[in-house]
Amino acid sequence: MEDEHHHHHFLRRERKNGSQAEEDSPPYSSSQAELPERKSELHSSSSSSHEHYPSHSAHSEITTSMATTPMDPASINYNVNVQFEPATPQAGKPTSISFVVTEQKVGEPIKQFDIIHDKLMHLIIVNREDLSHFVHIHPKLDKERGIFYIDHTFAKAGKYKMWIDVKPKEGIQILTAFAFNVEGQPIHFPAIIVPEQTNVKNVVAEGHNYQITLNCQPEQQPVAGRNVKMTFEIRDASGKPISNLEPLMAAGGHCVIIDADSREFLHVHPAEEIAEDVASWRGGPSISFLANFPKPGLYRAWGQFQHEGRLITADFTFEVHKVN
Ligand SMILES: [Cu+2]
Repeated sequence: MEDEHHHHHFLRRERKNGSQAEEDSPPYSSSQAELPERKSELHSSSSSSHEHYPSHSAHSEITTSMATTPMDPASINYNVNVQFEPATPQAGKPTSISFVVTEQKVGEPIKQFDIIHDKLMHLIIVNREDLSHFVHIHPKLDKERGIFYIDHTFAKAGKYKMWIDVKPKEGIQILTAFAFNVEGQPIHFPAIIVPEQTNVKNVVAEGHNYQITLNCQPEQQPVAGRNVKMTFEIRDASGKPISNLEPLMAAGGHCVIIDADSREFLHVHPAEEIAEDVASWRGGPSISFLANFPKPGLYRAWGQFQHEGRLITADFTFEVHKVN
């Protein structure tokens, strides 16, 4: 019943929808545009080019225009339609979020997608005022209808932003952003984002304590526009290095980086891919990621790892400096 209801909503929306999503931040920088999607040596991709701020609409829409290069004549404007149920998410109550991807502004929902990082769709959500409340979840695809859906309960009311990472089969990868509000109680009062005073912190994952260190090379303080190797080191509560990390999303770990304005979004791959037999891979204590920050400023990175079935999420806030 629920799926049927969603289906009709989407069809109706597609017919009457003529509005263009806003494009309120610059397109890919030249250095990023030169990188072929997902296949680059740097294993990083970044986009925050397209955003849409809904008011009280139950139906919201984002248009993602991918970077075009001379090598890519078949540039497609994908459309990602996001729907909340209830229309405005309420703190403390489950919200059903669904997504439909179409080509251009019209057309049938795309039903076939390629797997990226072991999943068909990645959904990252943060509070867009202070980068708190990080959520990294994976909506499920209803293959019959071409609708991705997931339920999520927002603990607090506030201003949020989500990034959707998905790749239509034989198409190009879409990374698109969408801002929205959560209402109700309690209200989240944003904190001021400040750089970390230390590069070591304690993280509790499902009742277990870990010590996580983040080191950046070649400089501990990254410089915009330069390749940066970010290495997380995972130790147990007593400081003993952990060497039996388990694969997470078919990799040794996962890292997302967002800037303080929640405009720049970097989904970075581990520096070393797991070559074979992902399931039996065990690694650590160090997992490295390669990043290239598009501009100076404050950023927060969330490293995610798996140990004995527990998901460890460690975030670090740091300054990216200008080139001297
Ligand atoms: Cu994911």
